[in-house]
Amino acid sequence: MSASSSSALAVTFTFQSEESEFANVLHLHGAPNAPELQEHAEHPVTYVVGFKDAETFYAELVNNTNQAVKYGIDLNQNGLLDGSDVVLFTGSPDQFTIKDLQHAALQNHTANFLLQFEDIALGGDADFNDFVARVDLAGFPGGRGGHDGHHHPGGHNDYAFS
Ligand SMILES: [Ca+2]
Ligand SMILES: [Ca+2]
Ligand SMILES: [Ca+2]
Repeated sequence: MSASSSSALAVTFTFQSEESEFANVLHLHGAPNAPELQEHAEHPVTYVVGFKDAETFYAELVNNTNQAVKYGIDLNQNGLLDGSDVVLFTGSPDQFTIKDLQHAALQNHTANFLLQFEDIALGGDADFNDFVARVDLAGFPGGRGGHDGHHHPGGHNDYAFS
């Protein structure tokens, strides 16, 4: 039933844009010693997440207790969820885990998403452009080059879509 225990997922966040008076900072909730992603960061941050941890880890703004997030697929690739882009989730960050992102990747055949934060969830302007990041998934198949000769039907470790 379960995938190889050696499998893990690399989750990379890249800063896109912000329109906010707050200096928002993104991190992956649950990840120990997790690097943070600052506004206007030139370099992306990557977290390696085990399958078990994927169920509880989620992206959030570290310095904000009144936030909401929108996840989606930027079909027209303009760096914002707009037009006919696909919105997968809108709500509290803790309600959309890395596992949910993984499922979304499989269902939508993409490994690239946008997440857009609203940094005043209650009483704000709901523009969801206060911190915008791109998130990319990459799999580490447990059997790569090694002893795992099993074929895993539906073993969704590899996000090398197009
Ligand atoms: Ca804004
Ligand atoms: Ca778009
Ligand atoms: Ca806002």
